[in-house]
Amino acid sequence: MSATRRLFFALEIPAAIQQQILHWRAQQFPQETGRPVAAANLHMTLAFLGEVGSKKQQALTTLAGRIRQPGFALTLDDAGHWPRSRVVWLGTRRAPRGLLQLASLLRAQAERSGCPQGTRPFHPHVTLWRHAQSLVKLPAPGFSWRWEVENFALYESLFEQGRTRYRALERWPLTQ
Ligand code: 3AM
Repeated sequence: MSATRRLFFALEIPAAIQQQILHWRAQQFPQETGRPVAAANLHMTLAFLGEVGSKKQQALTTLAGRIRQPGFALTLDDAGHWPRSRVVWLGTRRAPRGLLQLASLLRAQAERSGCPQGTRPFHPHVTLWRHAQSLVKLPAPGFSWRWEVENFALYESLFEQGRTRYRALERWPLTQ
């Protein structure tokens, strides 16, 4: 059997915003909130693909490369806690149409290529903490990070020396 990789499509967060989020998180949450996600690992998942062999990866990247849609502005101005998955996240109060369209297309392509997408609706979020405590006091509203999303990426999830690391393998521009 050939080797597989753990893959997902996601939006990158600009490095400067990753740093600002890290700074804000340290001010807003106590350390015991959970396991903090490293700055470089902050991302917004669009479609989780799971363990994928090279043939399926090729099929998925060919389809991704055919996507034609313009970029969009994304604002992170919401936060939440999912106690069941023990995740604390940043999100957006108003998901741009382009974001929903892109995720929907990638998820449909993934499903058709043999990567089941489950039944839960897409909830755009950036995971801030994993293994969160059962009670988390969320920051007061008023925070906001906004940027122009100009591309999306295929990421590989690696587990090295006891740590998870995400690596962008390929990027596609959002242009019509
Ligand atoms: O950090 P977020 O929530 O964006 O939770 C995993 C992470 O998402 C998610 O894929 C992203 C990269 O690892 N993930 C992991 N296993 C998953 C699964 N079986 C999954 N999403 C859906 N189904």
